[in-house]
Amino acid sequence: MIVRTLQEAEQNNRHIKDPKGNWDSTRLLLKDDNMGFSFHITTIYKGADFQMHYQNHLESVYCMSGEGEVETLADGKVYPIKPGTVYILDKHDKHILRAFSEMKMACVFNPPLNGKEVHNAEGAYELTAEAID
Ligand code: 9YT
Repeated sequence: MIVRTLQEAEQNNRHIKDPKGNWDSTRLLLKDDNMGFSFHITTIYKGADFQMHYQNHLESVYCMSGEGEVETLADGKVYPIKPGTVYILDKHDKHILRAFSEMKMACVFNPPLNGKEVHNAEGAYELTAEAID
C-alpha cells in the first residue's frame, strides 16, 4: 500500500507550478506507482482563463471548492463549475477553464503523468516527461 499526505507532497518535488501562472498541482500519484492513472490536487488561481487540449490524455476533474466555468471549444457550450461538479474530458476535448475564485480540483489522468509535465504550446502534456526526483 502507498500512503502519502497532501501536506508533505506540497513541501517537496511533487508540487509543480504552471510557468504561465494559472495553476499549481500537487501530484500525489504518478506513473512510477504503476496504478495506470495519476492523481493530482490542483489549485486554479482566481482570474485564470486559459485553454487546454489534452490530446494525449483523458482527464476527470472534480471541483472541491471555488467557482468557475469550463467551455468546450467544439460547440461553444459553457458549463458552470462549483463544489461537487465533475467534468470529464472523454473526447480529448479542447476547452477553456475560467476561475471566478480560487478553485481546488482533484484530477485524474489516464495515462498517468510522469511527474514534471507542464502544458506545451497547445495546452497538452507530452507523453514523455521527466519523473520527479
Ligand atoms: C484542471 C486542469 O487540467 N488543470 C491543469 C493542471 C492539471 N490538472 C494538472 O497538471 O494536474
